[in-house]
Amino acid sequence: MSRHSTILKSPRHGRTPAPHAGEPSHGPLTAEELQLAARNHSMPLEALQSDTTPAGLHYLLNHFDIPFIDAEHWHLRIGGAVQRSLELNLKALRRAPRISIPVTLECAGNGRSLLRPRPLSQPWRLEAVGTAVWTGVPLAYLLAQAGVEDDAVEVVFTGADSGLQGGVRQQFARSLPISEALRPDIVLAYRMNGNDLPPQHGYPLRLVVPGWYGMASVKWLSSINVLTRPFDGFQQAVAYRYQRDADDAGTPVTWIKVRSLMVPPGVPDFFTRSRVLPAGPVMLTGRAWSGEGAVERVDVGIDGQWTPAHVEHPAGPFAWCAWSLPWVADAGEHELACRATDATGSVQPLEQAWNYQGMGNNVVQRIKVTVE
Ligand SMILES: Nc1nc2c(c(=O)[nH]1)N[C@H]1C(S)=C(S)[C@@H](COP(=O)(O)O)O[C@H]1N2
Ligand SMILES: [Mo]
Repeated sequence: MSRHSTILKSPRHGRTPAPHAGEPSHGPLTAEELQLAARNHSMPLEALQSDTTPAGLHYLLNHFDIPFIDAEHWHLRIGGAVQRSLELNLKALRRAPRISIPVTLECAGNGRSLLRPRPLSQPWRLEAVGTAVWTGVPLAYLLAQAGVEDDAVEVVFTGADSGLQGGVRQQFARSLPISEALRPDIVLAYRMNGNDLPPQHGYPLRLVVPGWYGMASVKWLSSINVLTRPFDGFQQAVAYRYQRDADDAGTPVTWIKVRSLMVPPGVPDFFTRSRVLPAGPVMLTGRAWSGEGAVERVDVGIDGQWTPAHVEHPAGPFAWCAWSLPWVADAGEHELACRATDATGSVQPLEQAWNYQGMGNNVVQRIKVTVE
């Protein structure tokens, strides 16, 4: 089963400024990367234990500053190619029909810092992921209230945050093709795990696009505009593209690729985070997800020998699923790995495929353990 409902065209454009900060590097981590890594954070891998990630442990990625919005004076504008423009405050949104949906969000740049050379941007390792239950108004319901015109092709979502990227002054904005925007499971969320959104996750309202990499889920939503031509904003036409090099127009980043992660067994060394565990039986556990099709299998590698794990049903079609495999650890050094396959037949690569912006690196995770 494939969840693709559209083939996305890539708008052509000329030579583009580096979307983040210049040419990829073989050098050590820069002060700018450290600064980004300290502002944004990933999910500690031990949080893979639970179906739902507590808000404070969910990964975080903000391009600019967090806007602190006074919800009393905030409203959402819906306009463009619609029959009736709408302005809705939080009270009106809370009175509208609501849905709750568990969604695994992952940043498209997850795995970037492992690439050689390393694209300079948020230097994620493997943990830029989290699963929350998002509650709010179905986007399709509000678009129906507004009445989308027949010649609409895309819907653009604009956040209240702004800044500079690639030398371009901008508000954070992303679009969806109209066919995607009309999906019944896209939510304008005012609750995360049953509480008001925290400021850093988009208070008072954000978009959540199940199955797409995180950049599609625009936070601090201020307006929704229906367009009769494709959106060419920076985060659409320049950033978030799979490019060979700076001169390649590339293809857009869309759906989350299949990935699995393991809870590192045993205990870590504080500084190196290398793992130590006693000999004997240990249950290896983790989670797997894909935006493109349901996870069909997870294989666990122990010193290069692959064994299928037990895979559980996820809490919803776009939530990660738990997997487990018992292991009897014998004394010595071992390398553990996990590798998921989804219903489209996509499988995580053993060797990473490099691209200029460091997008969609779903290479298998490898964990070195010392068994005592
Ligand atoms: N307005 C706005 N929305 C945004 C962003 C942003 O910087 N500004 N970052 C995007 C990116 S790149 C990701 S991966 C997700 C992260 O969502 P989270 O911080 O709630 O995990 O939000 C997306 N929505
Ligand atoms: Mo992201």
